[in-house]
Amino acid sequence: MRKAWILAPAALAVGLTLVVWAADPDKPKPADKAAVNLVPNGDFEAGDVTPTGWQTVDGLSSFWVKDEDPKHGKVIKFDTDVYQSQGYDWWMKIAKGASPKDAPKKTPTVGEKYDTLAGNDGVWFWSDFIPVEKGKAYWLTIDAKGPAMLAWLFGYPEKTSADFGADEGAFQEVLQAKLTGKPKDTSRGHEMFIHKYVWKGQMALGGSDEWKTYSRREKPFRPTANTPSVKYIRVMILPTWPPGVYYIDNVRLTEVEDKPAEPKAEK
Ligand SMILES: [Ca+2]
Repeated sequence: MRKAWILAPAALAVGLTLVVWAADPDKPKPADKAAVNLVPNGDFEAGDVTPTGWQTVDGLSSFWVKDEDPKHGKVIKFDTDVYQSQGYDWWMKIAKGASPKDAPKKTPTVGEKYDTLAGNDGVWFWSDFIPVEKGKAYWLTIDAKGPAMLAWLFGYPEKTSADFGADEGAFQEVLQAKLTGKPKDTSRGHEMFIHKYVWKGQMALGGSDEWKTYSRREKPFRPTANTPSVKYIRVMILPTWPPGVYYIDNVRLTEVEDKPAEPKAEK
């Protein structure tokens, strides 16, 4: 286990310097294979135009593709080298029901690329709500290929909207302004977007041109250790900087059979 500093423009933009528990690639123990994966369709094999159990891909910055390695079957591919403005224009349409099949052709990017999704929002990709149990600890394991990125777990007391970008504040503010025709209200007293999660945890993954499996084995997630109201979690994958192509597959969340949870073990 090692700690890594991740300095992404997206993180800097919100004043965050992230110290993350970097997941060293490691081989899951044989027992893990038998453990029940709580993430529905974590291997991305099921679906029609987009994998079930997850937000829709957009066909511009996120794609549901067949991997060249037959062992992986279908995987998610991200491209963060897309202009933020083009991403947002298309995401507005996706949020209103457009099909990823009708995605616009990517506008080639030039220059320093701070105006791409890589330099701003990143390409967030959310799972649906997954029930978790009070007092339990969980391992998150994800296969990745491409530059380093982050995975997040967000904990919720109840199921809320799983619509496209539902808990993405920056996107929602622009979307609501577009839907209502009113500019974003920044006057005093205006209620800013309030996300619905009460707990979050993160894991770094990726950083190799080849598929590797990442987990936070020595530090399992304990969503209810300090936030006992959490009943559901959502997985969110977040490739950001550098602008480029990232892949994920086999997102697994499994219950850890271990000693009782230590309080304050989770941030
Ligand atoms: Ca797969």
